[in-house]
Amino acid sequence: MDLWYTEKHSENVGITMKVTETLFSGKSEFQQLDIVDTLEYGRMMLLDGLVMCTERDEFVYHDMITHPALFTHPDPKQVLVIGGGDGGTIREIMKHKKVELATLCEIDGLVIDKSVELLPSMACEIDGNNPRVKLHVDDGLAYIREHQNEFDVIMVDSTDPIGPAVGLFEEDFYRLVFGALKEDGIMIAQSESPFYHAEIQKNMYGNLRAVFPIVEMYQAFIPTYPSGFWSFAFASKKYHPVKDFDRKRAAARDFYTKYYNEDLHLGAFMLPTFAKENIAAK
Ligand code: AAT
Repeated sequence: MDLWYTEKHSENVGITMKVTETLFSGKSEFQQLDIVDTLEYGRMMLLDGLVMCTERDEFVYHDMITHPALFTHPDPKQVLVIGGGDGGTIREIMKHKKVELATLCEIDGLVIDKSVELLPSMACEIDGNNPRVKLHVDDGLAYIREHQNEFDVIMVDSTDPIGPAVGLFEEDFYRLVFGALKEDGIMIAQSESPFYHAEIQKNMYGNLRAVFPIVEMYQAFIPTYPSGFWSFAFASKKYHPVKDFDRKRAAARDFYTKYYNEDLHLGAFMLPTFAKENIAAK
């Protein structure tokens, strides 16, 4: 018998994939977690029935949430990730030898444990063996309140603005992030699909602009996320992701990136008109 997984992206549209095996299914204090194997996308993690990552296309998301900021900031040493319990973001950060310490603050310990067990290609740096990685199981909001003026880069690798992540899209949170960054710090946050989430983007970018002097949106192609057209927010105190980008340093990177490169760094900030309109300053 064929087993198919379907995620509805709107009332009338969805994505569907053939599933070969359910590897884990359980409920934490915060959400329903399922890890399944699929025929074409490899292992896939779902939270509350929504795709968080698949082995086949996670490289796009994890390259793009990390490298644009880490190649814009001239000297990123202390990095914080909020969410991201699958470990993909930390894995990419670890490729930057300048980074002395990356801290992961994930609200749901079950996501970390099951990723280490079942998604080793993503969770390879969060298994407790890397001294440059520190793990905290805590709400990102609570954590950041206690850690002001500490980080060069903060990456908000969070779920959509429902459930535990609602607060991570609000102005109060961005003020705390601003305070948790050093004077030239950069914050990156996944910022939903320009195609489907215009209203979320409008609010989110409005909130970011109320706090940060530099706010830009950039895009990436992620086949398993709604519409495949995804975005990230680049919010910064000092460095501009295009004007201050050191192309030579990015081109001279000493590690492989399957999606990111120095041309794409610049191209990703060029947006179609409808996406610009979503975040137009009032
Ligand atoms: N790396 C891509 C995977 C994710 S999962 C996002 C993680 O954020 C989840 O593990 C969730 O438990 C965690 N999270 C949610 N709220 C909080 C919070 N308040 N503090 C800390 N961690 C939190 C991102 C998927 C993007 C989905 C796009 N459709």
